[in-house]
Amino acid sequence: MLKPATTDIEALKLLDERLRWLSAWTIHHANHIRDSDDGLKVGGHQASCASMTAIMAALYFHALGENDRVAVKPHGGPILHAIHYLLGSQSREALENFRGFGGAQSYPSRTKDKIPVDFSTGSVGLGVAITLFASLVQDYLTAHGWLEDKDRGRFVALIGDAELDEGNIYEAIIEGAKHDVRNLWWIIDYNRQSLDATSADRMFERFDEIFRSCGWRVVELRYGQRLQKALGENAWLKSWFEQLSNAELSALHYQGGAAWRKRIEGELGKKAAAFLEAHDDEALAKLLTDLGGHCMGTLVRAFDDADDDVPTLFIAWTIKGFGLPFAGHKDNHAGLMNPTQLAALRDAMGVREGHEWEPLEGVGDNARTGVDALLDRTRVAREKRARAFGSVAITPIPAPADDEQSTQAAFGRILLDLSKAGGDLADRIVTTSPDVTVSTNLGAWVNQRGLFRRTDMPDIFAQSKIVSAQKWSGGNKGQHIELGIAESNLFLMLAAAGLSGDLFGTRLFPIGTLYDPFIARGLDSLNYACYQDARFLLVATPSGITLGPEGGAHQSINPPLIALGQPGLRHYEPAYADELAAMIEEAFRLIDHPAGESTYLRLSTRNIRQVERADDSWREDALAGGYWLREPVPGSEAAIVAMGAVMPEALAAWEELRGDVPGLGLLAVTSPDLLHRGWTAAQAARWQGQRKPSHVEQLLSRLSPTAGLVTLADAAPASLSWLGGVLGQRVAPLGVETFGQTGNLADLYSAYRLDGAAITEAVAEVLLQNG
Ligand SMILES: Cc1ncc(C[n+]2csc(CCOP(=O)(O)OP(=O)(O)O)c2C)c(N)n1
Ligand SMILES: [Mg+2]
Repeated sequence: MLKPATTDIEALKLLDERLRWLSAWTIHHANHIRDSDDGLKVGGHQASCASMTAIMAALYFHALGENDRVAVKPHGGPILHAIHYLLGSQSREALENFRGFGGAQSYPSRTKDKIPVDFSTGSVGLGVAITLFASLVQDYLTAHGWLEDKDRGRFVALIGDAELDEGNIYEAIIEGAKHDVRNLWWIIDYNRQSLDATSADRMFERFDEIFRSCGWRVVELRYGQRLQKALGENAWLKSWFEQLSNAELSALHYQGGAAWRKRIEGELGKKAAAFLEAHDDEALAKLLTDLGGHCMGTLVRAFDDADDDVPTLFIAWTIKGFGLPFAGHKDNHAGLMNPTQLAALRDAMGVREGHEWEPLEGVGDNARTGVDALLDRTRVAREKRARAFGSVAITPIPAPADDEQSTQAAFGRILLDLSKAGGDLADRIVTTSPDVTVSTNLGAWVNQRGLFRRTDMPDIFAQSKIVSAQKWSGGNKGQHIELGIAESNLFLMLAAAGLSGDLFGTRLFPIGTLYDPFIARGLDSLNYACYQDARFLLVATPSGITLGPEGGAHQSINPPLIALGQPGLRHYEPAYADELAAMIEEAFRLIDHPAGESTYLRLSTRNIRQVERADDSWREDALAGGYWLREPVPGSEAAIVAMGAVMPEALAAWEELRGDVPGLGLLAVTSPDLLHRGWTAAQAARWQGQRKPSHVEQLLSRLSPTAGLVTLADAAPASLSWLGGVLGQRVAPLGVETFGQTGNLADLYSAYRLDGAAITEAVAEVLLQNG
């Protein structure tokens, strides 16, 4: 293999220094130099950056190929900005405005940063794991003929060592082992410090074992070349050095050469005399801080050697705050250099005062050519890639015709029909589920389209002629990615597949299914997917106490409230199959539209009689969040407002009460989320002189201003009770506020007040209050 020339190593070292300086300076500028009018601390993580500049220099200016994608640990964000600054793809203005409005973001952000960011990071652990799912998506696209070999790359995660405490990492590598993932480099900045202090010693070798048992190669970069040599020549020093705890090591790194000397003298006495004699304090400190993650030669060699596709974990030993005055100090996580310390660093790095922003300040004339050559050669994308939208024709989705059906069954039917009809859209759908494929009604789709596996997986039961409704064979043309039960993985899978247009230029239509209550298990990953504007369809079913005999552990209550507060995710909750078909069609459109978003469908297993429709006039309103299923008489004093699976109770109550309550209306809410957004957007627009009322205002203004609304949902009542705030109408909210339990529907609806009697009482209550 071609080894890089020595001059490259020297140039890389200079770039490492530039990154250390520019990241420290960017943070310093934001905290100490930029005007602050609100008195808020700006913050930033100089120590976390200094820890990883050598790793990132070696990676970006040497090892990365043009198709490689990187998730940078959140607190290393300023280094990524510095890299793009050196490459000419980040502006000084954005750096001067680091952590300011419109400036470079604190943590790398795909959507908000102007430089190309492959994966957003921030919530530790998630940026690591998404690279694994992105690699799986790459294999999926290749297998399906959408990605040529020359466009394939490697997925790199730059990881803080404390991130290894996040369980989602292990869930991901277990899933990855099942799918034989490859082309992954996970590089740990092993500075043995977290946010609060130094990290525990004992887990270290265990991490190693865990990764190896999941099929990873583990490469430990403990020592730099000089220290390696010194320890090789002095076995006594090596054994002494290696028994130091994380805390002891960090403290010594902080205290410096004299402290090392005293400690070694005290503990090793005569044995160490000659060695100590040969090193003054400065040389001693320099030698003993020569850890693998700071040694360019070690890093370059390790990256060059890992030239196959085996998933590889690099454990690069580093010192948090390397080269800064608080290096190794346990409290340095959010530490900021004061102006005097910064000035000392500036002088030490050969940066002239007033020239701090000059990209190659401090690099001597002789070295410039080498550095420039490396910058020119760097194959990292320098421009933000255009997002790939609008490439797929969304065909109409017909609704299944049965007189009685559940939304969950209708979902399965719609996918089956799509699969049989074929076409571009159907071919681009990729489904995924954490071990609830069959019980969420994806089974028929999987029978048609098969499981995705890079190598063929026969259906042993079918081959053995054992009768089963479910085919379970896999191959590289399969369109269902079966996951183990780990909901966080589901959302990371959806995030990666939902970014396939951005990462690979080919849009997929990812559909993930899970039980509604278990959204909560993967919530941060779901938020993470939305934060990056990944596009997918999430189908959560079954939901609510309508699940009956399954009991309280499976009956979801609050997901509509979660959805109400979740940007980037549109909640739809259909009652009928034709609404569902319209919503799925809309969800596909939103996946492939630049201004779109992801969709969350909350479905149910309850079989309900479908309504007769005179025409399609309900459709547009249903997609906007709600429609009058039974029109009120204008100025009516009351309406029932219901959502989803409890619609039969609402309809029955409406039938029963319409004689006594003239003009009573029945509003079917299909998306509290959309209604609420429309309402607040209309208010904001009014301030700008636009007068158009929102959809919910239009719907509710059909009633009297003093009308009473009885809201009904198999969910937390707050999902709908806010509707009273729109026009100031009175509300009697019905819904589920305590944990569910087993029972039949009649018993449960009665106990939780979702039945006709409860609706009648509530209508009486709001009418009485009016009188
Ligand atoms: C899910 C989550 N929990 C907590 C935090 C707050 N936090 C930010 S960094 C950090 C620890 C950083 O340690 P490490 O990963 O070792 O990074 P280093 O700065 O040492 O490189 C914590 C707890 C977070 N960002 N995300
Ligand atoms: Mg750390």
